[in-house]
Amino acid sequence: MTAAATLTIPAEPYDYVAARAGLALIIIDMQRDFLEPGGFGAALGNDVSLLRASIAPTIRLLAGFRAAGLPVVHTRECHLPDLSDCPPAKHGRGPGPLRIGDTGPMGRILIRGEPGAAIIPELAPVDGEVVIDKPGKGAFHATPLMAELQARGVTHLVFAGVTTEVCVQTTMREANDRGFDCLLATDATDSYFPAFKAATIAMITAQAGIVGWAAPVDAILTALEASRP
Ligand code: C5J
Repeated sequence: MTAAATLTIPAEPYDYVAARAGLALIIIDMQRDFLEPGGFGAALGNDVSLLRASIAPTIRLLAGFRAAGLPVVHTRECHLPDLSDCPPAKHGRGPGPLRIGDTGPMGRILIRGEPGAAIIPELAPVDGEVVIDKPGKGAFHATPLMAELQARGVTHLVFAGVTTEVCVQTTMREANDRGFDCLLATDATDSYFPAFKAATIAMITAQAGIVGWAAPVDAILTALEASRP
């Protein structure tokens, strides 16, 4: 392997090193249902405006991976229209009046194919990118994600998306257990609870990166550019 084929990204808790050929970006659940009023996030009583700061850095990160020709995966948390993949424990939770499957201003909440389940237009997938519909918080549960990553020779995953401590962290833990080296792009992720975002970054990078690494988008893009063959 040549030096140019390797990325070294200054990160917490120490440099993140990846073979360029094994690197992919995974963007978790940047959906209207989480980022816009009237969706699932708002139905749970959250201030959805708190997630918007992550959009611009995620756009830059996505553009960098697209320019590099590296794999991009998008996930969407959503359920089948008959809710057969939504456990009662998940469906029953929440204060109401709007629950998963109920009709809100963006169609049926968190249902596959409804306007609210779509990825926000700024980050819409393009042809050739992998889109994973997932019924759980983790993107490996009951999905073909592992097979898609293996088919592309992916060994290292850069994470972006929302929310940091729920679907991003859950998927990062799942990926870590499956042998992927995971890096969280710290400004391309957000939470309805800023303290939970900070705590997540601290807990994944603690203990010598027990779950993974964390670095800002600029550091990732600089390393990506420097590794260009
Ligand atoms: C949540 C997610 N927060 N995408 N989903 O329910 O993090």
